[in-house]
Amino acid sequence: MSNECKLGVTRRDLLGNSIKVAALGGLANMTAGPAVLGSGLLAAASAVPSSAEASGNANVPPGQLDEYYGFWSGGHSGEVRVLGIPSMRELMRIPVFNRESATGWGLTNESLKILSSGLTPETKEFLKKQGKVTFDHGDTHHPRMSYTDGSYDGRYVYINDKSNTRIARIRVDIMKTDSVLEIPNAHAIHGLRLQRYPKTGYVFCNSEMRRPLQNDPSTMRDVSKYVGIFSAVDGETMKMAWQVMISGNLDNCDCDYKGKYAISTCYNSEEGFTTAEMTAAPADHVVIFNIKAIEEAVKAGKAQMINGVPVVDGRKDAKSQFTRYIPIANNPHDANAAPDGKYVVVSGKLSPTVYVIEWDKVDLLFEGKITEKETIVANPEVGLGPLHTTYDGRGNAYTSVFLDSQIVKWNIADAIKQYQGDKSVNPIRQKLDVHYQVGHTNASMAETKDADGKWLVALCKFSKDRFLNVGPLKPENDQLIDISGDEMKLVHDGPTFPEPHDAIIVHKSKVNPVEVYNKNDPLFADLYAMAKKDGVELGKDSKVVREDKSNKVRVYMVSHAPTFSMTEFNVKRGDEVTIIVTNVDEVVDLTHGLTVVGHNVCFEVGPQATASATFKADRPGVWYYYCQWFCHALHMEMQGRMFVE
Ligand code: CUK
Ligand code: CUA
Ligand code: CA
Repeated sequence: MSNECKLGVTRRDLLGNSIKVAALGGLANMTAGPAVLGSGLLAAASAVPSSAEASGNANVPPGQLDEYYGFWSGGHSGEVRVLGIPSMRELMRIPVFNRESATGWGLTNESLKILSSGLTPETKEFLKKQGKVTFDHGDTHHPRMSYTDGSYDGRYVYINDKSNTRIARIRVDIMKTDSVLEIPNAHAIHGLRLQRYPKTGYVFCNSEMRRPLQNDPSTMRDVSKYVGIFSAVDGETMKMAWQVMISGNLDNCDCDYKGKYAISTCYNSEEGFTTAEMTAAPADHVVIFNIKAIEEAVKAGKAQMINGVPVVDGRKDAKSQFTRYIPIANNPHDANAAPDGKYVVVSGKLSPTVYVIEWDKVDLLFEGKITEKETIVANPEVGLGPLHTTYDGRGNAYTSVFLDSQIVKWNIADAIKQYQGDKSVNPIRQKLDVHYQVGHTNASMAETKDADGKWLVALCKFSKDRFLNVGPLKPENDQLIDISGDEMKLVHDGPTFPEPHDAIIVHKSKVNPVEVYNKNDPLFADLYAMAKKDGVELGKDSKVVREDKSNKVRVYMVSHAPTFSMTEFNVKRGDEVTIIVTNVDEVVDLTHGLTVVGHNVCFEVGPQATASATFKADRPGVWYYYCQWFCHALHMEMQGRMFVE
């Protein structure tokens, strides 16, 4: 692909002149390919797009907006990141399970409440003994946006924490985490997907590890007591709905577009504990969950209550209507429902093939009319180490192939024909090298009915030589691929901090965050209630309130660029001090912060927001506090003194 444009348009002509730029929309298709994007200058000089919406052009000039949001897992950084697609610019980081210094996530009272309230009593007790109210880290893998009838509805993004067996919910309107839930009876939540129909609805999540439900020294070595657990959480209330005991373990999951079935992959049907044991059998399986049958059993009181959760037995021996086990060769990894609503593809991992299962055949399976194997309608060979599959909405699937370091495009209908015995068709359309060892791949809107086949990301596990050397720890490499044409084209390399496993690409029309907080947001309700008790009007009054002769002191102040309403206050050594700051600025983008020098206090206060942090005053003397957000020409002057007597 040439990056020379023959129209004689100079970079100067194009930049800074939006009318002309818009008129040059026809140039959009001239640019593509890595050479163009290797240099911003070249890209601009050769062909500037009318906008990023012109397909095949990943160059989004300064001041122009992306067409898509990307919601990226931050892996063991514990966070979620928001990217603009196709520019791959990182727009925001949303702290979830981690501690975050910029925003004070995990330091403020409000965030600590969110991080701690959904933990089980047993975990709370354990953490208390460590001097903590919650965990300090998380391991996120699968961010997913809530659905209404198979389309993104822009309400929430949910994500798992493998390391501490939790899930979290992010409010898309403010791009903040608003709820965290530890999943009882489970051990390491890995796969997470959302009910698509009629809406979310359930958050489906997999316990990857197996353990006894009653986990103590009397049972811990008795492997006959170990179980795998599949969970459904009510995504509205963030409370447990039900669980299913299963045979084997669970890796990834997905569900259909009709609200009937969920599906989970299992790589350890052997129920082993070593790599050798877990790969011993020639085949593992996927488990299909019959949602209606499970709901009816729970409703009829037929479930066992275990740690407050109704649990049904879907293990193989139970021969229930809750589950079916479909054999899949050797350690499959993901199951990905196709946007046509008809198929779900299971990637083989240790088998070089993927399995296409037809949802309608699953109906017949539960009715006893066909065998497990007959639900499989295709099994194309894609390459070594297939992990994840995504779609373009035009009948093609794209499978990430780890060992071959490729994205493999194949046609579903042709794969079915081939499986039916037609040797003349080859479902493979193209194999594109990626760099290197790709894990997840996802295409724009691919997990919805609105799959639009424009962009695809390949989240590569190794970047090796693709970037300047930054020492032994290398970034991952998230690659953007243009899939709008017949051929896939690699257009961008994006280094990322460890470790995005998965990402979704959501059209901007589905995402509508607010610009300024609503001060009546439930996020601040506790603070308003506390202030009322203290006779303080938040956002108006500045006051130091001492609770009845106790050592509990609350310091209420207002931030209004470029001042705090209180430039000094007094507390006594030994006081438990809570500082509450209300930002009364209404201007878009006018965030303040509060940092108290030497006290581990630092937090964000967005426009119209209120936030608080609590600490023990135990360092006599004068301690300054300041606003850490450059909010005004006199931002440096936005400070005050705390006197500890
Ligand atoms: S998993 Cu990481 S590459 Cu957690 Cu979805 Cu496949
Ligand atoms: Cu407020 Cu800086
Ligand atoms: Ca296995």
